Amino acid sequence: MALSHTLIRRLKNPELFEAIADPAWLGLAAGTPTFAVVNPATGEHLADIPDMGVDGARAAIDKAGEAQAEWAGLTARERSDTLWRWHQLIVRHTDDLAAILTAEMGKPLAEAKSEVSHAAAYLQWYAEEANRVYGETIPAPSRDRRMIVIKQPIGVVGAITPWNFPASMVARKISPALAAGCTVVLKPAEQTPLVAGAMVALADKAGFPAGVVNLVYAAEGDGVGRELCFNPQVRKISFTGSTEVGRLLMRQCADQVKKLSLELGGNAPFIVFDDADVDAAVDGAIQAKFRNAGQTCVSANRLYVQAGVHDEFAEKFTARVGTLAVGDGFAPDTAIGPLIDGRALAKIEAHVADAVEKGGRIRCGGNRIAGAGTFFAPTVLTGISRDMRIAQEETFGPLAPIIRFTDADQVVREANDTIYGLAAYFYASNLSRVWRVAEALEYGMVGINTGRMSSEAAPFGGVKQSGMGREGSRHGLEDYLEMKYLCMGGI
Ligand code: TXE
Repeated sequence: MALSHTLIRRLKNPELFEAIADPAWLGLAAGTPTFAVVNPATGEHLADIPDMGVDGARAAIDKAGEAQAEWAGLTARERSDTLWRWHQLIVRHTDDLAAILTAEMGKPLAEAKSEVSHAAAYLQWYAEEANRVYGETIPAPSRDRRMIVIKQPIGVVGAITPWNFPASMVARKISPALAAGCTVVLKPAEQTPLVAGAMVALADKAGFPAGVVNLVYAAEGDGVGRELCFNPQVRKISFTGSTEVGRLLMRQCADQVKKLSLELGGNAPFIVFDDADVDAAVDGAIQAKFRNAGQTCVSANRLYVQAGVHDEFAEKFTARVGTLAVGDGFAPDTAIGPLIDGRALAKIEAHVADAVEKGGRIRCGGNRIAGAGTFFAPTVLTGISRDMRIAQEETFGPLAPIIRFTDADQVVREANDTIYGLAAYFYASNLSRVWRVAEALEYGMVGINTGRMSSEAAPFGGVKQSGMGREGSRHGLEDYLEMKYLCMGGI
């Protein structure tokens, strides 16, 4: 089945993308079972996508395995040039990719465009980085020996991506793998397969050899996930998603000691100290909390505000939250789109109900918005205590709990008291406090006087149960390379 007419009408170059739901484009027989993709803002049916399932995954892995030696055997420059062509196509077709993204995921169109640009930035970064896979020469302990380290691609990579950043996660996983000389089997989230399909259509146009980039659409992650873990041709899995599925993948990969990169859930603290610039902290908190309707793994989940600035912050922040327009991502003034699905809506409702029952106070929002879409009003809660679910779990929605604190050392201990360790933020001006707090926070990434820190140039990833490995920067490339030590004697 083709894409819906309303989606096609939004595209400037529909001819490039209208085949992405077509079984023939994927080499499948007509009549392959399908699953539906819907717009969460309207409930509109966007496409029926072939469910390629375990057989599709197996076929894709075989193709990737066959293409691996050829791709790894190209020069770094040749791989880099192909990545660069893909980058340019994504830049050229940003508007169409963003429209597809907003239609299937709901985020405001401006945010979707910025996400596609971020995706393109990863391709650019790794097109450049492909040329800088250096080895090492080690001074040998005896004169008749030479010792060197070379870097080689790991091999076939399975990439499993989530729905919250369905374009940039594809680029963030695939581009370093391809730059390293790995081939890829990509399984996008079932809620958002279309923008991934559109990006792969552009990869085909960029001229990757057959079998280098393989797409597997699936109605659920379990079967394909098992195949990627248990098929010995796959040498590494890169996953972004829930901690629960991350743990499962680790267990499944244990038998083959398969390499894994995991970017899992978070429970980010956002701390505002008495010496902070309160207006800047309000700006940062709005960004860190409400971008993508709070559906980001680095979303500020717990707002700790010191007593001296608590009331001023709570008042200014609540006033700003009240101005955030909720609606369809295609409406020009929308700041908060829908949640991804009814399950996400129910989780937020449960967090609010639990907090209110335990004494929390709703300062604004607090309710779902009636209608066809999965909308939740941006919400601020005060009077939060540690026994509430919102203080312990990742909400993944537009809900900001403000927690008053007095003791600066105690707040850092509390901020660290979680199984997660992805992102943390704090606002302060005293320099010695800035250093001490930055070093004491047990997180992979710390934003200091800023609510936004993702960049293709920086290592993104977490500690503790937020995962392992880093994406972005030169470190992201290392995760797709094996190190081989060569020792030559008798010289
Ligand atoms: O995640 P899942 P869900 C967190 C966030 C959210 C919660 C649940 O807290 O509320 O997870 O979201 C694939 N083997 N994050 O249910 O199920 C699935 O098809 C292999 C944080 O959407 O982990 C999709 O492609 N794969 C996060 C991907 O995993 C499996 C982003 C993510 O889905 C699988 C998303 C299996 N058994 C959710 N089961 C972040 N770190 O940004 C599912 N999948």
